[in-house]
Amino acid sequence: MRIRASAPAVALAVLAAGLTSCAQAPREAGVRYLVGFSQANLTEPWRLAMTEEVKLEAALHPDIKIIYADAADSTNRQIDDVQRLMDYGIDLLIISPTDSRALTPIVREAYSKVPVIVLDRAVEGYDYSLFIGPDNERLGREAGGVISELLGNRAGTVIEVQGRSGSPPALARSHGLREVLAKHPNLKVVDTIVADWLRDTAEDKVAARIRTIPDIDVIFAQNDAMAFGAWRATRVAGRQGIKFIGIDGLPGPTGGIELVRRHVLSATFTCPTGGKEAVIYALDILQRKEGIPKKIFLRPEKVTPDVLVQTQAGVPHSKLARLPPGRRIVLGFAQIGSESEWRVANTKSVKSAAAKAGIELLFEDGKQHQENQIAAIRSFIRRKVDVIAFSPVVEKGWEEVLREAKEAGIPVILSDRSVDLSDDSLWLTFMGSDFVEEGRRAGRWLVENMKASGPVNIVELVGTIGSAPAIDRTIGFAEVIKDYPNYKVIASESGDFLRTQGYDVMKKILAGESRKINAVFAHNDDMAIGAIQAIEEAGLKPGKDVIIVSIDAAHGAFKAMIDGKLSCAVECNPLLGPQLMKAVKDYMSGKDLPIRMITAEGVFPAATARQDIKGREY
Ligand code: GYE
Repeated sequence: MRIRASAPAVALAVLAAGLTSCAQAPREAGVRYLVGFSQANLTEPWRLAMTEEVKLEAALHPDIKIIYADAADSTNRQIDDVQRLMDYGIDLLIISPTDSRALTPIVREAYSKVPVIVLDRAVEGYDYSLFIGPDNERLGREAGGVISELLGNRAGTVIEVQGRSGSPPALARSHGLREVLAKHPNLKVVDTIVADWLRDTAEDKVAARIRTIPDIDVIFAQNDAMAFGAWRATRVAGRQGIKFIGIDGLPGPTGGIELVRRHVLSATFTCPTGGKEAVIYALDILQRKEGIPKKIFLRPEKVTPDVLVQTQAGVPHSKLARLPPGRRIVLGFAQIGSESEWRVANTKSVKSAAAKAGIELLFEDGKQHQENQIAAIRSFIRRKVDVIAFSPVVEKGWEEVLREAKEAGIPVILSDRSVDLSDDSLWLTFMGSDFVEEGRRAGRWLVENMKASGPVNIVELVGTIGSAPAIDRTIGFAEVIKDYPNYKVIASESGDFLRTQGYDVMKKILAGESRKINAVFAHNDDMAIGAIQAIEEAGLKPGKDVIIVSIDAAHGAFKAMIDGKLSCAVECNPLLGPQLMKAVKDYMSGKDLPIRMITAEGVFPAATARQDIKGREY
């Protein structure tokens, strides 16, 4: 393990005393929590900033001590670092992996003993307490948006300079960029250069490559360091007129902010490192606070010369809200309705968490109609609540009312479901599930447990048309079964998340479908339970003749699994109340909120339903 000079002296001293023997050294007085921070490297400016953030935040909490380990970008060294930190007896591990796949086993092992916070690059699977990172696909999309703004409708050639080959951020940023450029046929990525996040590598490779590319309009580099290197290469080659875009937006003399100020870069995007949040959440986890999400994605902010003119410190920041002293927070919540067991549990969670948090809750039930939710939001605006939260029944049709909330200076939190809006300044943060992953989990369970070689005809009972869970669960499920040609969705129809409609739709399909139905994928338990009734009325045995997988994993699903009628329930956690109240209080206390917070969820097969149901809250 290499200890860098930048680590605080106290940590160095602790290491010298402890790590050589790998024995658990005695804790100094006042140190309640010992946290290990395994950093991929301290060569990248962004990682230096991350480590500095960790140090500064930790300094604000005297009962926590951080031990730093720098893997110098070596995967093997990082594996050793984690092992030694564990041997030292840390209470929690923070790790920013060099290589996601290679570090997954050691992170899984550490997680079996202590909480683990993964920073920036996720490991495979979900064997960790919390992931904190940037939304890399979004950063790529934002860069694509700036390129299309810069070049307009004229033909444009783009070079992309990528970070470490195959790393999740490099892949995701590239995917986001291409997703946007695909909508602009006049813009073409004519070359891709891999420069491993490093400025000098970018300078050398771009210098070599531009000799063979006569017309270049934009060079997009996946971080500012590589963008600066590319810019230097073109300056030396005497190339004019090329625009440069980067990511990271760090302050300081060589940071992206300064490069934009000097018009070296046309734009960059802040890419919050998560260092500060990692320490804050580490304390929350160690103090067993409620409402800890599984993943949080931090909000990027675009930095261009005109944006710089508008901000004071040169670094754009979100408005800090303050609650007038002595007054309770007032939260307006516009719920969808009570269409399912999940929704009932969600409402109960929101109400009980508000009461526990001492937040005054104004609660309106939309009865499954968007116009009712819009009316409720307008009533909250009139009543001048501090924060509005709602679960959008469908993704579209919210722009007008959310603009009214923004003009009234009232932040809006999306709870459970998201909206389809180009202007994401109209909402503060989203908290809920990863519905695409839920669809994947349903598909994976089906193929891994049916192990069928012959045709598997599937009926898909879709949720509310146009709602985020219905759209994304279909996407995730299809993504998995596309690799198994014998698994085929032969009928797909909406049951609107309702048990009665799940029954009606299934009954109609059973009556009209001549092919054998082998499986049902239901977007929620309520429709699955309705379908079970229709399947039994058709003289078939649900769970045997027809394998059924549903999403939610509410109480009714466990009962159906124990009765042998439902085969698997993929969890979708409705208990968002504590997370929502924590976010509201954090925001009102002046903290920045992540742009997305994803809840922790599991998969429950019928085989273990009898014991899994014990102690469940919904
Ligand atoms: O799956 C369903 C509810 O938005 C995730 O809505 C929620 C879905 C849930 O009606 O039961």
